[in-house]
Amino acid sequence: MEIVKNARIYVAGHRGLAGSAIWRELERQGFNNLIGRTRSELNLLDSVAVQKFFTAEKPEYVFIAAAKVGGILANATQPASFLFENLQIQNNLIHNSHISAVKKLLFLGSSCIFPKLAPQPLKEEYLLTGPLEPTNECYAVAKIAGIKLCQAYRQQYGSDFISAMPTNLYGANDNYNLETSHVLPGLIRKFHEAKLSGAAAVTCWGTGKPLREFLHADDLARACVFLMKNYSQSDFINVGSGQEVTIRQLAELVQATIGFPGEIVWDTTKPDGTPRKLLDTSRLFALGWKPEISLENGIRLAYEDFLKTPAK
Ligand code: GFB
Repeated sequence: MEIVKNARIYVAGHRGLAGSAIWRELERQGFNNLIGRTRSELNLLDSVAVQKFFTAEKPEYVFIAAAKVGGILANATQPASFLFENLQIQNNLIHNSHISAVKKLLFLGSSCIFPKLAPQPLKEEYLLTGPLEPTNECYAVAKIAGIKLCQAYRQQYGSDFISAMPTNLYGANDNYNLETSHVLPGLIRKFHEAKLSGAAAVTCWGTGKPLREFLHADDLARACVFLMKNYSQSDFINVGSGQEVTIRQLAELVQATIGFPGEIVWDTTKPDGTPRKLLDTSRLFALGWKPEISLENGIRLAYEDFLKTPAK
């Protein structure tokens, strides 16, 4: 599908990790009619405000990168907020995209939608074949509802709504708050601050044994724009990198990048979460897309971004 350069493209969540990368990628490709609203300009929890926005702006293409997101601790301690806010945000955006006859919509989910103990790598068809990981069950249930909503609008109304499931993301505009962040930005901040203060050790959470796959947000953005142009099916599609490491290996990579000379200690009172989460990305690779940023290079880029980010 060819998308004209002056198409009205709305990126929901354009200031966040995924949304800002999608925005930059669209600009890089020459799209010149992008629409974005900050949280203070448009409250996505407010269905009347979202309806008015769609009526006024009439977007033709919609990327849903807006969501309440967080790392393992935020997910485990705020389940109601993760379930309620994500359902509300995606319901408002998907339903109003239908009402205002958006040409195409891409909904972003998460690899935590898969059963905790599903076979690895995770194929798309493993959805709803077993119990979810408890630390992020509410977030996962909301994301599964979003996939189903896109499929249901396609089935009932013929809407061209697709869904993509990214693996663990990192990159520019990440959240570096130690309580609510994902592991990679959390470790960047911890090792950086420990280096500056001359601390003897950095404390990481859990056992360090879980395996995680990491994808740079700029790679995700390329995949999202690629899918918007080239994919129009009901089945959601995984977006992974194949770059899988243990959390211990990740900590050592971040430590080496930042140059922290001290030790790493493990706080096993903190949860490990799911033991392994590696996506099978063969469906997307078969369409002709490949990631470009290695984990080592990506961590270096992310650290550069962190150094430019004002402390919060
Ligand atoms: O990235 P993360 O918070 O979430 O944690 P999940 C991944 C692993 O890193 C866990 C460990 O085993 C953590 O215990 N870890 C070690 C740390 N040190 C730290 C630290 O300083 N901060 C953090 N945050 N973790 C999330 C889900 O799961 O994955 C979300 O909660 C979402 O729903 C996201 O799906 C992609 O990878 O376990």
